[in-house]
Amino acid sequence: MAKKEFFKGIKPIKFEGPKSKNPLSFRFYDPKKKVMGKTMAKHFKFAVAYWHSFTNTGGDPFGAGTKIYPWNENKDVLERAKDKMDAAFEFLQKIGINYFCFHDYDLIDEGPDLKTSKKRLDAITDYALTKMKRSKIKVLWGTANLFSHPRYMNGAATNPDFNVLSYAAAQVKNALDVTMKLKGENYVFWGGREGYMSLLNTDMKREQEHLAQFLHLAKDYARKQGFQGTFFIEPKPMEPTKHQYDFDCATVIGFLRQYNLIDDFKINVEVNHATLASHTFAHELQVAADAGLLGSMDANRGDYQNGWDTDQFPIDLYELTEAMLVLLESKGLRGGGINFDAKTRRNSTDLSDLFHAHIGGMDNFAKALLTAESILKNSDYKEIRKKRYASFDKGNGKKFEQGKLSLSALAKLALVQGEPDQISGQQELLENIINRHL
Ligand code: XUL
Ligand code: CO
Repeated sequence: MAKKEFFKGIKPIKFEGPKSKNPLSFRFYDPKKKVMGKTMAKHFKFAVAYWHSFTNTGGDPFGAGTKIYPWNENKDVLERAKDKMDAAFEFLQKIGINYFCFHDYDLIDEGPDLKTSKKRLDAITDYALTKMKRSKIKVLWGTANLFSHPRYMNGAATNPDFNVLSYAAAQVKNALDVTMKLKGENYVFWGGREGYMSLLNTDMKREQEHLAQFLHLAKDYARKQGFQGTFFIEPKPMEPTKHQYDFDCATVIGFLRQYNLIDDFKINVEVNHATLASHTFAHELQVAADAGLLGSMDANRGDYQNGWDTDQFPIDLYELTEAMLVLLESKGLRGGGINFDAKTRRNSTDLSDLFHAHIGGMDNFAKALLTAESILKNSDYKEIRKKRYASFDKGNGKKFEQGKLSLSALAKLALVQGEPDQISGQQELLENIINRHL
């Protein structure tokens, strides 16, 4: 048993149905409810992001942290990390989420050198293991923070200095070891500083080749240790660097194909990263799904009025419904789940705000999933889209798809056929179908 209760007065959050007026209850998220033959818990595999919910205290470029977390008080590094883990496990158990995701130094502070850091990671993961054994809590994915420390200001795997690259390799090796020790189901690479600020001092081709080589080495090492999970790349176009190499899903897919990494790596799609790349979330999910690489999701949202990564909790039901349509039609996530890579606002300083934020996120995903199910089962949505392509289902259209018509043959057909009829795309009709089922 944990020594202390951190979230005092908050009882386990229960499903109470849409009529409930209790703000600390689920109105739509019912983990056991089946949707398209699978329980909600299995569709989502929700995870809490250790960094946003337990490590971050609300600091921003203009001011210090605002959140006074009782698990941050102990002066001893390991004791403080244990308190944080106790708080995390208490939160996970009360909210009913079975997974968490972490960067190495979210679990415990980085030490003054690699050796000390490794010792600290060993100690806190021993503690994690004992807690995991006594609960249902698991690791959805682990990762290494290769972006906060000043040594990574010019990149980690893409750093022009080999000494930084090898330091990053040591850190990734430790992070992989820790993830495997905790039986993490997946491992993420988000290349926060893998990109560049100015082409004037950058050999882009060489940096990208280094990144590919680095990913191969990490993958080979983990596989050799028996890791069977999936590696995810998390695309993001910018911030912190101006140009990031993993710009969006299409860029990542091209990279994985070019460097022969496609069999081991899939994609972790984040909502606000999609927005920053000038895409919709649904677009990015569909690109990944079409390539068979939709691995996991980082759930959050951006802000319509500014262009940076605000990591707010997801509230837009329309956007989430579009996302859930892609999820259901592509038969789910490959290995991953839905990690709330989202933080409460800087002025949300009550401990209960962490609950409200996650309850909102989970309920909105649940409502969106139910809406998507209803659209797929009770509307013409699929039929309307399929019909648009009906001319390719038979006759010459089919022959074209089968590669049986040359360009000259197509040209001849056009001569006979003349000007094509105008056919509506019916976008507004489809948009209304979504709203009608919400
Ligand atoms: C940053 C981001 C990261 C990754 C993990 O924008 O999304 O937190 O999810 O490194
Ligand atoms: Co993320």
